[in-house]
Amino acid sequence: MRTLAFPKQFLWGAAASGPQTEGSADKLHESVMDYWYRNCPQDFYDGIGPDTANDFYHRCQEDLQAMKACGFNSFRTSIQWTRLIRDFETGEPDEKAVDFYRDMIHTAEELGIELILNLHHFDLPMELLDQGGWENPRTARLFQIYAATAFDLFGESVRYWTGFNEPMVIAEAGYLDGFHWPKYRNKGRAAVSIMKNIAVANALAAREYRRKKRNGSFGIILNLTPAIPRSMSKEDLAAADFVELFYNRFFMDACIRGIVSEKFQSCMKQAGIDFELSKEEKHLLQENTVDFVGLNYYHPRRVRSRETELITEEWTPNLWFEDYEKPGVRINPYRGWEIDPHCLYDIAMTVKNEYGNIPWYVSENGMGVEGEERFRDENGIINDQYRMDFYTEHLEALHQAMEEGSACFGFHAWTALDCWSWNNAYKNRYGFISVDPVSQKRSFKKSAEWFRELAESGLLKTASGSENSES
Ligand code: BGP
Repeated sequence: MRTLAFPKQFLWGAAASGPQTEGSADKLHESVMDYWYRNCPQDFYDGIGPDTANDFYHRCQEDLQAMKACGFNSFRTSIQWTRLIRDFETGEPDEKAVDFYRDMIHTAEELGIELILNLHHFDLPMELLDQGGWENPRTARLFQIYAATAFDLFGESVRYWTGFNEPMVIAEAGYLDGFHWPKYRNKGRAAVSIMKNIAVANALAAREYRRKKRNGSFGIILNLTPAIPRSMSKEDLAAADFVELFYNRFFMDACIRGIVSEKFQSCMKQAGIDFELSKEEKHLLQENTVDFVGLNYYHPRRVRSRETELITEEWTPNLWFEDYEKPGVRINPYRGWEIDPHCLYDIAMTVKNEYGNIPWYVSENGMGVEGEERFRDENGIINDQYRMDFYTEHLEALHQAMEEGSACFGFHAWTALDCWSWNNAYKNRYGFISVDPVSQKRSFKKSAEWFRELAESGLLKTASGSENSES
């Protein structure tokens, strides 16, 4: 057994998002997720939609106290654009929403929980999707107006802000692979324009934040899914290189370095996609890079060169690679995601070696498991040893990279309380605290106590458990 020490000021906690926790009580506008559920409830596991989520809207104080009991010194969630803003054109806020968020911020402050507030977590207002959504550059201007309202209202009390969570997923899930609304497939051109407009929107929000001279930091949350080639063949290496460039590096480059790489531009040229940044856009990205970055890591992506035919009307990144399942690797069977803690080390070293060692933190990492009720012990507590093992292994890899100088300042689990996971609804549970989606009853899992000890001591014990160990 080894004991690894993390820095004294390290942020320990978890992430969540407005749409996955708050529910839609008192919300003025529909988001794409609300609209999707209203129109296609059959797409959602067990038919459960976002209307109640885990009722954080009514249980915010109790839930933040529960997080404190898990040892959290920090917590990320998102403001819902569709809740805070009454008028998207003027940025006029809704008073009920202001009261709710003020109360949340105040409670967190009283409990000594540092809030990281995010502005967009897959939840575009439906009215804006009707006008082209992120394909329309005007959405970025409206986002800036929304961000300005949020900074005016809460910028004094909250020190960490981020524009977007996983912007790549908006393009990928909605326009390339069809698993989130508007469920398009293979719309490469739309995806690329969305990526560009979101990078611009984040820079506009960063500029707004600095103009208001708020006393904190502005960043972004990106999902990194390292691409592993099937083999060392030239073709497989090229496929992995492209996946890395398109899915991981575009936002890293745009938000941390303030550029779109030559390599990305030449790929777009080859794809026949007109990708031009105007002089103003180039300047905007360069002048408004982020102060810090949050990186979500769950699993790697195994890829190979395209071998099966893909028939599409237009260019799509999937024409240049395909996913590959390597036999025999460790998989979380419920979510179908490979488990590879070492990739977190690689990510941490990439930030250090290729992105100027910008301050960063692990903003999501976790393991979703189905049917956790079967792990309740004689005391009625869910014994989620697999979760503790999963986190332990990832933290070990992270610690190694920090020893080698990677400037990581925190670790956030996904998530604190079981919550609504988009179309997977309540299928896979990720929390330290279980939530019954019908009664909304909460109860601490075994990992809650484990995390409290870890967060309070900053010491990670690396002996891995075996019973209930599924990872
Ligand atoms: C991340 C999202 C989260 C969360 C998590 C778990 O990509 O930022 O919102 O949902 O994944 O994944 P899932 O809910 O799809 O199982």
